[in-house]
Amino acid sequence: MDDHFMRRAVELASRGQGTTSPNPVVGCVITSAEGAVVGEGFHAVAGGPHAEVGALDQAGELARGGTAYVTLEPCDHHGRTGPCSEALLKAGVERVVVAVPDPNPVAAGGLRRLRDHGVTVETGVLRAEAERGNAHWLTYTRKQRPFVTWKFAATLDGRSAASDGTSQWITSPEARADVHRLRGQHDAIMAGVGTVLADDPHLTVRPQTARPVRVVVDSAGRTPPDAKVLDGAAPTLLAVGVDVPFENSVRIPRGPHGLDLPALLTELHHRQIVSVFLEGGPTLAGSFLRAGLVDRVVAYLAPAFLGSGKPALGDAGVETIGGIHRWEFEDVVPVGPDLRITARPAPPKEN
Ligand code: AOF
Ligand code: ZN
Repeated sequence: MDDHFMRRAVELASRGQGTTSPNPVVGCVITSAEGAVVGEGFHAVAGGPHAEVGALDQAGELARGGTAYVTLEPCDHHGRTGPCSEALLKAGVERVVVAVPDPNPVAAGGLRRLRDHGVTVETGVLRAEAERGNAHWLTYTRKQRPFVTWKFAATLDGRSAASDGTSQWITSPEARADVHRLRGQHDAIMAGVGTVLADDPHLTVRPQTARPVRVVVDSAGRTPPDAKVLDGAAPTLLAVGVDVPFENSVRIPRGPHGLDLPALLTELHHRQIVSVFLEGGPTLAGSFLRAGLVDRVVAYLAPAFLGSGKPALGDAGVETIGGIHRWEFEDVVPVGPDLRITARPAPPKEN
């Protein structure tokens, strides 16, 4: 039964997807002493009530003697709201089941406090599912850098543009709409200056349900003043080399291949950017992959062939087959006539 109620809590948590940044998505289910669901809640927006609070409100007196299922360890701090550990104690909950311990040192400790007060505590229930739903925030908190999703659209033979550079509409309108939906779930949309010069993309969410910041990686400051990314539709940040005078920009030291990407991501972390949607081009994607800074790949593949032209991925630092970037598929979904393939780095092999 624990799995069943936790699955529901993970589902509730996902309703906050895209609106809680820089906070996590969290879901909570309360069952009564008899085992009936008496309260449900999720975290909807940073600064708003935590998931546990909404669920406890709904449950009222029926929470007494019951169980709370929470996708993330309840907080134990006086932040923008009071500690959920105390709220659970006050409501008389006797058992607390958690999927993922809280990696945020400021807020963690709820489980210990609950245990110290005689509450039965369990962790790790449906952990993988809950981790996946909260992947952006967990990576942001554990690694002190945003979660990076690299997206590309290509033909089945992995080409993103024809040899004359034309690239529009390789994938279907359905796939493009799906890209906009995913953009809206990230805090930043990133592209290299090569893509800006070649395609002049807008990098906004349409319809405008969110306004992720547009980040252009432009070490030499080559973004033209009339580029679409510099219109007022969403905020834009140009990441330039330390020696480049450019307004509205952030100066980043150089690394072995263009700008120092860990330094760039640290800078974005300072700005509370939890997630980055990396959209090109092949050179920047190669640098990110080489640096081990891609957490998820979303590939839209059209049933079409080009045979020549720009590859989806440039040099990623692989010189021999032993250096291959080995990933694993997460899921494959048809989107209109195309396929959307999601993959993540394979876990290190245990010997
Ligand atoms: C949430 N929502 O449902 C839970 C959270 O900014 P504050 O004061 O609201 O605290 C945020 C921290 O609280 C967050 O980083 C996480 O560690 C913990 N739990 N946060 O935003 C919730 N349960
Ligand atoms: Zn809380």
